[in-house]
Amino acid sequence: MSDKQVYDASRIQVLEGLEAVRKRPSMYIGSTDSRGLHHLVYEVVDNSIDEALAGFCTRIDVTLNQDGSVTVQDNGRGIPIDLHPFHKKSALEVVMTILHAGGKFDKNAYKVSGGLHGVGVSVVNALSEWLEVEVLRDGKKYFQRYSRGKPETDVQEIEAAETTGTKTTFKPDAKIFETLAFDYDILLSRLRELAFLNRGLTISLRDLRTPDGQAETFTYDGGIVEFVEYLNKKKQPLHEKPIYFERQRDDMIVEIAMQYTSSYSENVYSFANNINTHEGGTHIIGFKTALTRVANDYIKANKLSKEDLRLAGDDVREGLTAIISVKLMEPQFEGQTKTRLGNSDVKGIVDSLVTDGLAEYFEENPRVANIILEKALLAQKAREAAKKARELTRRKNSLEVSTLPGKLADCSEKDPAVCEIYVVEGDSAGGSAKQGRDRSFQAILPLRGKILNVEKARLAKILKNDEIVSLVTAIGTGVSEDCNLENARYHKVIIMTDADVDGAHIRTLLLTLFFRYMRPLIDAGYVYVAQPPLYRIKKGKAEYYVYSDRELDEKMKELGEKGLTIQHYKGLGEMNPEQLWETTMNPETRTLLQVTLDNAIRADEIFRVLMGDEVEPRRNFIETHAKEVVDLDI
Ligand code: 0RA
Repeated sequence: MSDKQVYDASRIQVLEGLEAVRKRPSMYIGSTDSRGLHHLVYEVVDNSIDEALAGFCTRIDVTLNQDGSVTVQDNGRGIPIDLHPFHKKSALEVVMTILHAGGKFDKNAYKVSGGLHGVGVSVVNALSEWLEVEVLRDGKKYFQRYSRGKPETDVQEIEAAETTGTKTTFKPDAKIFETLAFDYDILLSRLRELAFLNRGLTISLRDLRTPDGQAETFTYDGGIVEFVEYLNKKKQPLHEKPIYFERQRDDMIVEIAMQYTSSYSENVYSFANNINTHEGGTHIIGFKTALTRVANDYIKANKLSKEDLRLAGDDVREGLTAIISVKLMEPQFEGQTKTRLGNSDVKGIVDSLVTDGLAEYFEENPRVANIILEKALLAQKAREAAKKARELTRRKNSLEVSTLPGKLADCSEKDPAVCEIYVVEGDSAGGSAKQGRDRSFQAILPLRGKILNVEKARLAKILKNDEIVSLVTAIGTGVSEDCNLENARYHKVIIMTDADVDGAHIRTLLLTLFFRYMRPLIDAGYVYVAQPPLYRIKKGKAEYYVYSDRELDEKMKELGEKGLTIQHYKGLGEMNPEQLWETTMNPETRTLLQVTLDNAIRADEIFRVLMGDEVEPRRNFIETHAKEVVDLDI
């Protein structure tokens, strides 16, 4: 084969490469909804982070531009522009136009390569209406522009330059994405996280779409220690400074920061190469194993407990906030969402780091050690009590169906996959729902008033609350470590509350319960929020239901404002059974919002603000974010 043929063949491949990305974008970025859109930014930022991890970049600036494009600028070495020997064009063009070209010539230490990350900036290019890149390098500024992934020009030398770096600006393609609206808060929370995870790196976000141009800049010299302090900002720590360990072995860096608080929940987050490993993995296993062992050894050696009992892992992690961050050369990401770290050697390294580090810390800080372990022993007692309470609900449940809660109007169908349960605010709305439903597959559980705030109580107390016991028994999965998705009696759990502040509060209480104690329900996508209409418009004999104020305006314009009767629904109770069925319960006509959990840390923050002790931020939050909480795309 002559050189020319090789060249031609590779060109054809290039075209196919980016065409494939445009044909099946979800294969590369997961989805073309808001999540996929934000993923584009993360992809470009990741490349700059890699340059920072290699030690050559100290600052990354992200800008949301007025025209809907995004700019990511770094002060690294600049993407090489010299001729690529095989492709016979600028290395820059290769990186930008060839699928997976990134890994070819860059030997960065911790190239991210798992999950949806690391697909390469060429994917961003392919999915952008246009993309412009500027490289500062070797005293010059270079430039290239692309249209839907195809170069419009060769790489051009523009002018002299004194510094180095890479600046990429891209406009996501409206032909590909369902939405083009970047969410400042979503980006901010990920960029803040990246700044915590990469000690000393400065990351900024600026929004030029709004007149006031909000902006924030993060630099954390304390890294994940500051991350833990940030997460504990609204909690009461049991010791002053987070405990911190770090170890480097071969090409792997392990960092752990942990701090106990007086709360009852566990907030342990793990990362591998800056990716949140939601599904855990070997680093988390190593951490948990060592923590439980060190705690039990210390109790035994210091005779802190009279009885000869062993703490369970959950006991030792009650009230613990911790970040485990590992960076390694060839991460293996496994699991359904590719967020479980599989590298087997990581477990032992993390285990020995925690064993050595924590034993030493306890040795040097006996007073803190005592406080932490006293709390764990209390948690152990509470767990025993909760177990008894749980066994009661469970035994009732499995033995006789008649102990399903009396208030539950169950459905007749038995296959959980087609069954739905509406959890309804108030007895009167519950009554309408019972009359309006399709009883073959829809069950109704009315809740009286507010359920207990699970954020502020231990499990044993929570399981004494009648409303919660009814709910848990009806759903069938059990709670906490007993929560088993296979026992779910319905594959749709639909929260139906009034469209007011109280309704938002009850909805959040329920979501908090699911988030803290029945998480598999959320992860499986079984939890939904019903969307009752806000208004009914009548014109002559025709009736229309609208679900937002904006929709009301639009509809009124469309119908002409003369001779309309408008009914404002202040609560579900104002609808009769037929109306409730037609607007909110009939699968043919209703809209359900599925509750998804993109970001557990942001979710935790939101629930803490909503459910914590401070009343004022809570009230503000509910009022300004009531809609967002419904969406719960957090
Ligand atoms: C490979 C080699 C070199 C730089 C980069 C990659 C690089 C890539 C990106 C992507 C965004 N910002 C970036 N900054 C740098 C440099 C090799 C050298 O100069 O010797």
